[in-house]
Amino acid sequence: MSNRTFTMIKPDAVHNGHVGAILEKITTAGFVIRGLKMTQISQREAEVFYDVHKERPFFGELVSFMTSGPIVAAVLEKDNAVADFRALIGSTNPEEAAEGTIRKLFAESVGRNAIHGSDSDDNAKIECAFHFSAREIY
Ligand code: D4T
Repeated sequence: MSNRTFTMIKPDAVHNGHVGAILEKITTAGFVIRGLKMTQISQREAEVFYDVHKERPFFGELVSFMTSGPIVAAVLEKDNAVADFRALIGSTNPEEAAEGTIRKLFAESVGRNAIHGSDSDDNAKIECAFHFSAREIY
């Protein structure tokens, strides 16, 4: 069990003005922000980040959505960070997400679902390193 996870507030939630409210939910749930940046990812970066989905029918739409505007990336710390954060954000499809979860509150659809959370400790490490250099994590 690792105590770090990686998140991205996705372009829909940034565009809709939900960054402050989402960060508030995250810190209220006990996560400490160790790294934070607003950035826009390139097509190549999105393709690499979502490489696991490259054969899926929604891959093109996913890459075009993730590069459509700025995102807010963060490194978060808490005991049991990966599992607890997945619980906080809720199911991939906001219609199936539990009440009070970030996706239930802020996501528009399964494709425009407001936020990403790492799905394993290994991926959390890879994703933190993908977006942050060592000196950007405090
Ligand atoms: P991420 O990786 O963004 O945190 O999402 P999840 O871990 O909850 O879900 P995922 O990997 O299965 O999907 C990655 C990404 O693809 C979009 N998506 C997913 C989509 O546009 N249509 C779909 O049918 C699915 C399943 C949403 C998240």
